[in-house]
Amino acid sequence: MKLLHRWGGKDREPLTGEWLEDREPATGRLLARIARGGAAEIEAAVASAAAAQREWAEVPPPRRAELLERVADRLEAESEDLAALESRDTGKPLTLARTVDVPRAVENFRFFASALRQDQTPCHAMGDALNYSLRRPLGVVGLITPWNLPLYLLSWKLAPALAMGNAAVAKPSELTPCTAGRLAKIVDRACAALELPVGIFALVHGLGAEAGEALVEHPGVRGISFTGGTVTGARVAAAAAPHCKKLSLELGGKNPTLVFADADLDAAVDGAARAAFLNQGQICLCGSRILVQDSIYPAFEERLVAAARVLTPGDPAAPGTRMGSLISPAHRDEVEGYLRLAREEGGRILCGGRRPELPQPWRNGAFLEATLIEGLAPDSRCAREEIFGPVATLHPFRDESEALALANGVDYGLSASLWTRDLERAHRFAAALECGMVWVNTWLKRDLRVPFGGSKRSGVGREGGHWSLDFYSEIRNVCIQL
Ligand code: TXE
Repeated sequence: MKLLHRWGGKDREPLTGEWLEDREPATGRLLARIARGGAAEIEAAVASAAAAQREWAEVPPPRRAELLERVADRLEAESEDLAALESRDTGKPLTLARTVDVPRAVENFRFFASALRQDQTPCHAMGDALNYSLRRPLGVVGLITPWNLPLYLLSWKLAPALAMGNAAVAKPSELTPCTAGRLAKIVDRACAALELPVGIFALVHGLGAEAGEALVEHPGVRGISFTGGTVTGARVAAAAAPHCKKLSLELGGKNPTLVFADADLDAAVDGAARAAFLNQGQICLCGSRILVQDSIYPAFEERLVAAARVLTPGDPAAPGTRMGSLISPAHRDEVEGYLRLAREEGGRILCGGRRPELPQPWRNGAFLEATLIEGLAPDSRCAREEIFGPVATLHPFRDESEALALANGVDYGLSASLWTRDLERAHRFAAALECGMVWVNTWLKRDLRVPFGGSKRSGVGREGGHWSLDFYSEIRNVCIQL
């Protein structure tokens, strides 16, 4: 398979003639050759997107909503194929791609179609004058996405960007570019079918330091929405700052799962295991620090270890597989580096920590067992740094104040999940935890209307619901003397 750039409604060969390889993480097999883009492709894609955007900005909102609905319909019609492709490209279980990634992409387009139809802007009457607000598109926006939830996150950015009348140029992760190419074709076909401007979504493949950086630095790109690692996010922010671009950064997390002695233990064990290991622990919202009240620590630990042990890694396409492959052998090496470090830091590996024995073709895959570690000091590197793999650390706490200090004692501030039956405590913690999202007796329950984003080193800005509409538009106030 060859993955080409796309702008102006057409596939484009790499201008330099250079290609990258995209390998299936679960087998190591070559999945696709990817066009390697850089500044020249970004230049062409932005120019083409800008031309289409001028026309698109004039399309009335109900027609724009119609386009988003059409894209959702096409994604839904191709969902089985898209799920299979996403699973092969990322190594994640097919069941997960089928039940989470693809349905969420469909929902993102439907949700923002409806949000656009129902959007309201304020009016402020002054007696002798009247103010009203107009939303104007930014123009061309840049969307930079990571490898853990490729279609899910791209659609989360693209749907509101188009809804607000922008054109978008996307740079998907070079590790998982496949479904972005399919989405670009779907958008173009939907535009053509509805006689809307073709070319409002362009795609440039390539490396972050080449295509990604060129996109961030392009003066014609007025906003950047980036999801990825914190170090990269800081670099993106520095490159965008001289151009005064609008910026949304969704970065890493080291999220606490807090389990109090009064929690429903069955639900808490399930919730903590899911939060630690879903998508092989490669979600920014994963709960990788499990803080447990000391009186229930031994019982909780025993049950959590049992829950982790049943997550045997294997063929991502097999219906029963809940633990697939990590994104790449290089990433697994990094995660294993943390396991070595954990031992040096005094940690005990309670379960996992090894590469599973699998038959071919999976023997060459980047699999790793679900791993739980205890005995680490809360300020050890393994307990503070984002590992982004199927690895969680367990820490006991005595009381609320110790739990809060542990939960807030890291540089990240994305999310937390809290397991308790005490409603007052839940409210106290919801107010005191330093993070953007708190779940109580659940994890990863998402309503697309709510604000999504983090504080501290987990990012800047919020997306979701009207926060997305705000990010992808400029609000203009108009004051009329009466
Ligand atoms: O992400 P990068 P990587 C974390 C996780 C992981 C680490 C590194 O801890 O181990 O980040 O992962 C593009 N200018 N998360 O290296 O580099 C890149 O091509 C512009 C958390 O894969 O941040 C890709 O499209 N763009 C996370 C995207 O940025 C650049 C999800 C993300 O890549 C660029 C993934 C540059 N200079 C990793 N350099 C989450 N928050 O969910 C790279 N890119």
